[in-house]
Amino acid sequence: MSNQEGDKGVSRRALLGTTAAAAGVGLAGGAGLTTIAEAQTKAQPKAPAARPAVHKTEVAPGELDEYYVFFSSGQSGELRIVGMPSMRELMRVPVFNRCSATGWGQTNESLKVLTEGLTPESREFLKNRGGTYMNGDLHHPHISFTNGTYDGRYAFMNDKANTRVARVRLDVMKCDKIIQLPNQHTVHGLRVQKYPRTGYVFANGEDGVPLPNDGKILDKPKEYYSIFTAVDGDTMKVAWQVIVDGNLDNVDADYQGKYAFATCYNSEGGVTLAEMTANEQDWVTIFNIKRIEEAVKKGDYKEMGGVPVLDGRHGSPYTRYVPVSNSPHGINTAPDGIHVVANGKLSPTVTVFDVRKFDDLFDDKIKPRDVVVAEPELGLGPLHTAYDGKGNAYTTLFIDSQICKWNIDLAKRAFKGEKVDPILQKLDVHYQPGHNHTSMGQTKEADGKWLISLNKFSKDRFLNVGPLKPENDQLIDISGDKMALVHDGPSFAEPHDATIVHRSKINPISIWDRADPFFADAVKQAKADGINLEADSKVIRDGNKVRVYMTSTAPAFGLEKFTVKQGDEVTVYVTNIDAVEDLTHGFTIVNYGIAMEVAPQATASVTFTAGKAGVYWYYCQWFCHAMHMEMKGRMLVEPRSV
Ligand code: CUK
Ligand code: CUA
Repeated sequence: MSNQEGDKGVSRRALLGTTAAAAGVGLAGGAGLTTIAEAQTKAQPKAPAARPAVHKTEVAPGELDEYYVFFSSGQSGELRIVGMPSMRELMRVPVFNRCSATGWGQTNESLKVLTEGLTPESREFLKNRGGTYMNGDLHHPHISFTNGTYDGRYAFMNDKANTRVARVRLDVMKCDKIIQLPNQHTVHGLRVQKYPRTGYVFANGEDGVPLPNDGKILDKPKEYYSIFTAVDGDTMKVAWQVIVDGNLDNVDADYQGKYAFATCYNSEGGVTLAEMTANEQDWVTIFNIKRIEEAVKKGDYKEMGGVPVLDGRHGSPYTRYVPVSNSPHGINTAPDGIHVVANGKLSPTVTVFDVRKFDDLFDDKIKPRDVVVAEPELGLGPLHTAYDGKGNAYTTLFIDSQICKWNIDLAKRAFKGEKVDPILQKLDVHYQPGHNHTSMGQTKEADGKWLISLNKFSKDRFLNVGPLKPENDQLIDISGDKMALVHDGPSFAEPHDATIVHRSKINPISIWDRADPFFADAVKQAKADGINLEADSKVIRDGNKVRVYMTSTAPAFGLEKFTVKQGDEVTVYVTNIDAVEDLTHGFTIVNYGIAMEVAPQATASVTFTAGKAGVYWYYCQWFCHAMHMEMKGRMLVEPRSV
């Protein structure tokens, strides 16, 4: 029976494949591939089965991966940690989203992170909506650098949806700071200073709006401005902002600590698709960090929204605009510390810059296009480029559904007129790749072992899960002369970007330090209440405010019950006094919508109004012990009238 079904499944699928291909041909023959949408839905050649890899991709039970991959999750709003080469998902770190498992967005500790960095306008706007945003669009996670490579302190990331920048501490893998940028509208591109250290976190404002955006100017696009922001990664405060011409898409920085550079796909300042793509050329905007810092020091800026804002439009000493073909997207600095590639998107070319020429450009000794040293034509829809540290580059071709491997030196020679082909290989990926990433490839320590292609479409690559499909993050072995596809990895919405970090760079702890600032407020409040969090389980009444302190140690809470009055504002502080690796407790109140995680030696707290009278069980929601089911107690809420 099951065999028969299997056979039927195969033939049905083969038939569907033929039909789809025929339909594709019909479309092409009848109307021509006139739009990108049509081009990208054209029939794709079925991939050959995965070839045996040079490297062992299998990570046997009990073995550890060699690399951490920090994946963004797009509109899911979280950071994901994946092990490579197994591509097993190891952890999800809630950042801009609300998380049912950890209580992110509900605990006092997380709400502090989510609310304290909002602009005053947003604070006002959100005050009747829980005080913070519950969605985010996390595109670009980047690890802090010292001297051109990862230092394991922090990951920084953007929220395109609500113009925020977040920081995740890599010692505990928790988000500890989120700020919303004033003046700016969306943060899209985000990357960090590589040298001497991070330092700055560069955040691109993709959309232009009036300054200030208070409703006095509305439908006058000529008076909209895009903003480039440098955030101080240590203090998580805006260091300075620069107003630019056009808009800002992706950003990267050099290995010398002198320049940051961003692609602009809307030099037109358009507000419609037709307007944004009207010009044959857009540009790359280069920011001179030293000049900007000097101007800020001299007070040569306007203060807006509480931060220094400089004018970096054409003619300014702070910026240079280098024309490139229509609508560039990704921009990527090579590990050689010299070359930067801007990816053409609507142009089949990528443009290669030499950062050593930027000094002369800013001194007006050369013209903007003189910094271009190569411009190879690679294929349709180049979006992002990664590097192997051996002089080769790997560019995603969105429309062609391919990774193009090419050589930077050959591309430079071809640019000078030599008859050489810089393209070394094209590999089909499945399908429509956006970002791609090489192991350690965004540092000076690029090791040329692995490449991940983050494909936007998976179509037929996995069991069908309905109209909404996963993406496909494909692992490619690049250690040999030829790229070899070795693994397909489905992922939920929507990793745009990833950073591959050797495990030697990341050293998280397993048990919280009781002095950790993450729950310092709870410790302070307990002290004021005369409570020893690690020993006392007690209820403190303070008018209609009730503070419930309890320990948790497997398999019991410090309180088997507590009583409050209907209408009380209740704060529950749970301290996990188990100092055992992986022994996490939880705290959930039934029918009260309260749930949180309490990891070993942590204190977590949550505040709510006891709006409903009655008996409400609370329980541990993290399986911790054979008696985990019995790890519970009762909240007794006396009715208001009693
Ligand atoms: S962007 Cu998504 S594929 Cu937001 Cu880095 Cu290029
Ligand atoms: Cu504690 Cu389950």
